[in-house]
Amino acid sequence: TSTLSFAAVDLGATSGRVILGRVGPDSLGLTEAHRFPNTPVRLPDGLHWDALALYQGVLDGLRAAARAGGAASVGVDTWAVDYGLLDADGALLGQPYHYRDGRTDGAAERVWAAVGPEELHAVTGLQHLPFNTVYQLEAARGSVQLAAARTLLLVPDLLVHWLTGAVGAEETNASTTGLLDARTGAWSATLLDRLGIDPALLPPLRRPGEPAGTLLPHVAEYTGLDAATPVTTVASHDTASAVAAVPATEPGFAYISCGTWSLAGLELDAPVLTEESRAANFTNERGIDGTVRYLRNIMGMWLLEECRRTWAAQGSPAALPDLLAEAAREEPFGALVDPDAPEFLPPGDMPARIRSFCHRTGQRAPESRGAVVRCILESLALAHRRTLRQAAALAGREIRTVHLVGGGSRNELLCRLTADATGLPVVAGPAEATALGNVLVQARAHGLVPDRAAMRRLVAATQPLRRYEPGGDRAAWDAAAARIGVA
Ligand code: LRH
Repeated sequence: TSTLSFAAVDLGATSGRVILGRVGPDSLGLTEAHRFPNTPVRLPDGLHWDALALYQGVLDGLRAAARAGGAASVGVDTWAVDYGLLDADGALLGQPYHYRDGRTDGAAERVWAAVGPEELHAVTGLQHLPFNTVYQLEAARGSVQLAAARTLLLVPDLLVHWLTGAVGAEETNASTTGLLDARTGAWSATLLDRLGIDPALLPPLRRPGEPAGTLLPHVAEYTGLDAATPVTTVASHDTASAVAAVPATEPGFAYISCGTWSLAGLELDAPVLTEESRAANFTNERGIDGTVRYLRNIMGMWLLEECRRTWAAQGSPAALPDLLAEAAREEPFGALVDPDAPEFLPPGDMPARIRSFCHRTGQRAPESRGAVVRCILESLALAHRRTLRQAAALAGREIRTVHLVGGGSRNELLCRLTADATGLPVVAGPAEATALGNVLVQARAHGLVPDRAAMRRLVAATQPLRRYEPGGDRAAWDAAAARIGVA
C-alpha cells in the first residue's frame, strides 16, 4: 500500500488523545479517535498522575482507532521527566509523581553537594529545572519505594511497557532526566555512580524509529487492533515530536512549541556546553536523528490555564475566545511579569500570584480579566523574544523565521504579539505538531517518508499554516523589554 494509518498516543498535561494519522507519499491527515481528561490527583504524599486512568484512556483510544479503520503501528509520547518505578515482579510502585509536586524543594542543593551545577551541565547539557528526574530521584532517596525499585520507566516508556511487555528508555525523553551524557548519548555511568543511583534502574536506550515491541494478546483483544500490531519507538518526549514536525523548509528557523509550556529554541547538530549557555539556562535535549534541541522552557499557556481554572473554581468560568477578545481590546503594555518566576510553577491561584508579582515590582496590578490575560500574553511574547535572541547569540546562528507550533498557534493574539515582540515573521501551526511528529516518525520507519527534511516538507505542504509579519510599535516593544530587563 502507498497509504497507511498510524495511531499516535499523545498525552499532555491536561488531556490525552489517540489520533489516527493517514500518511501517503503526498498526503498527511489527522483524525482524533479519542480524547480523555488528564486529572492529576493530590494524595497525602503529594501530587500524582493517575497512571491507570491514563492507560485506560489509551486503551479506549486504541479501541476507537481500531473501529476507525485500524493502525499499521502505534507510537506513544507524553511530557518529559516523570517516571514510574517497577519492583522485581514488574509491578508499579505507587502512582508517578507530577513534576509540579513540591517534594523536590531543596533536592537540587543536595545533588549539588555531590556534583556541582557546572559539572552536571558539562556532562548532561541540561537546563536547570527543579523537577528534572535527577532531582526527583534525590527527593525519593531513602524511600521504601525506591529501595524496592528495580526498573525506572519514563511515562511514555511505562505505557509502552504495559502495551507490549517491552522495557526500554527512549532517548529524546531520556535526555531530559539529567542522567544522560549529552556528548555520547548514553546514560552517564560516572554521574550515576557519584549520585548513588543504581545504574540497573535505567533500561537500555532505544531510538525513534526502532521497533519497541508488539501489542500483548490481551491488549489486542481489548482494543480490536491486530495481534501483531507493532509499537514503534517515536520521539516519546512530546516536545521532540513537535520539533520533528516543524514545517520548516529552509535553514535559519527557530521554533516555539507552545502549549502548557513554551519551548523556544533552535535545532542544532551539536550541543552548546559553554558557561554562557549554562548561565542563561539553555538546554541541549535530544531530538530525532541525534539532533540537539537547543532551547529554554518558558512557563507558557500554563499561566492562562491556571487563571481559567481558578476563575472557574471561584464560580465564574470564562470561555477562552471571550477572554482573548477582551485581552485584545486592552491597552498595550500595562503590567508585565516574568513568566519564569518560580512562584508560577505550582498549581494555585494564578491571578493572585500575578497581582502580587506586580505589587512587588511596583506595577499597577491588572484588574479586569482581560487585563490579566493581556499581561500574560505580552509577558510571554517578551519571554519568546528574550529566549530566541539569546539562543541565536549563544549558538552563533541567525534566525529568519519563527515557527510557532502546538495549541498556542491557535491563539492569534499571542502569535501576533510574538511576531511584533521578536521583530520576526511567525509561521503559526500546525496546532497538532506533536501528534504529527509522532505519526511521521512511524511513517518514516515504515518507509513512507525518506527523511527528516521530507517529513517537514510534507507538513508544510499539507497542514494549514498562517503567517504573521512583524508590526506594531518597535520602540514600544523595546521599551517594554527594557522595563522588565529582557532587552
Ligand atoms: C512539555 C514538556 C516540556 C518539559 C515539561 C515537563 O509538555 O514535555 O518539554 O520540560 O513538559
